[in-house]
Amino acid sequence: MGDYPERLTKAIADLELEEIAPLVQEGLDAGETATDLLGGMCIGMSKVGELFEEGEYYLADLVLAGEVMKEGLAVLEPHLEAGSQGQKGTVVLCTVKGDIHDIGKNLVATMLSSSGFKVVDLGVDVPESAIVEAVRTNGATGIGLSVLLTSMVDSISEVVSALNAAGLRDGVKIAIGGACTTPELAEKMGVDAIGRDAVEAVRIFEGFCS
Ligand code: B1M
Repeated sequence: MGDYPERLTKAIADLELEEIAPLVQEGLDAGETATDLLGGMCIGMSKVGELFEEGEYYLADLVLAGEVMKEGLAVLEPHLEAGSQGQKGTVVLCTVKGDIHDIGKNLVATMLSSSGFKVVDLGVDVPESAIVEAVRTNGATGIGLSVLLTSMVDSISEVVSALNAAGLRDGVKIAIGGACTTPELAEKMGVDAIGRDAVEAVRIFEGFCS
């Protein structure tokens, strides 16, 4: 094995679109675990975020970083999907209203379905009314909300309020995750848990829904 997670961190941070997929494949062939490679890639995305904050990278670079990450994940994801396919319950998943980041949310979807959950993925920028409707029609017992923008955190409490108004709040557990979420935010917004990564999201819903 080599230093593939570190090399992937650098490839993402340097926006190496052509090199990322072959490098992920090389890492897998060398015996690195998919989880370790993913960890390296996520650190790379955080570095991209820092460079953006420092004014070194522009919006176009964020867009490209998203493309680079997706190229790498296309190679990695089949290796993350190794779990059992039992039916553990239904989770409605989306990125909240006003937020279009989807890479982390898609990873959570992959990990949940490969762990045996039925995932109803509503996509990005999803209004609370669509979430309520999806919970009702699918009989979901879990909701996962991805939130990366501090300016959009109120979308979380709007989901909670809409579920309360529809009389559905007591029947579902809500977990949030994404760059701007904290345990304090979870408490303030009236949700049940926060997941720092996709693996933790699975653990949370296993605790809630199984
Ligand atoms: Co944007 N962006 N972005 N961006 N972007 C961030 C989030 C930011 C932190 C960058 C920065 O300034 N440091 C910053 C937000 C600051 C803040 O509010 N605190 C930011 C900004 C400001 C913006 C715009 C406003 C920029 C602008 O237009 N001026 C704009 C907003 C657009 C909008 O949404 N309305 C914008 C746009 C974009 C792109 C579209 C260009 C692109 C996204 C492409 C895409 O998603 N298809 C993008 C990117 C790439 C990023 C960064 C660099 C990387 C995000 C990412 O994909 N990470 C990001 C920096 C950062 O996050 N530190 C940034 C990799 C991914 C695997 O991690 O999503 O965290 P993550 O998911 C993890 C965990 O968090 C967890 O599990 C996942 C897997 O381990 N998790 C969950 C996530 N969701 C979960 C749900 C759960 C549980 C766990 O439910 C139970």
